[in-house]
Amino acid sequence: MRRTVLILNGPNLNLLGTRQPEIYGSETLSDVASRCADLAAQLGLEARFEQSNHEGVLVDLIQDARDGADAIIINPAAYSHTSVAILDALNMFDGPVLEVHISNIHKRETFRHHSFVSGRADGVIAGFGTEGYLLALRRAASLLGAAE
Ligand code: DHK
Repeated sequence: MRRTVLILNGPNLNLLGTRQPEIYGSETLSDVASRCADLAAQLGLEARFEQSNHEGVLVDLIQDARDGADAIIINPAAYSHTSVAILDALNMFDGPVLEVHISNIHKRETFRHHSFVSGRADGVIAGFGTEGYLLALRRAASLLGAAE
């Protein structure tokens, strides 16, 4: 059976492509979703791609993933720096968790340097642009032992 990877995106990432392209690039979130779907298929994985601007919705999706997904890739966006609720939800998930930031948060304002999610993540990718999602998918495949 195909393993499922939930790819979760936090607030303001729905505006990817038009939002500060000098920082986040010109690709839209649906471009990223379709690149992830293509790579997931090559890797023998099923990718489920979600975005919400609401912390509680992200918590619900993470809770649901306990039964519905084998790994989580998450770009918590601004909630990286504020959300104990998302960290707590991820701590109840047993599979691999990979954290992605499109920009290099360590090169930006000090308040972006700390991520609560990194306290749970098995790996963190920052500053690789939207390619970070694809790198995280490859890592999820190897952690899940899926066929390349
Ligand atoms: C996205 C955001 O929306 C910011 O709030 C984070 C992250 C960085 C990113 O680089 O993908 O600080």
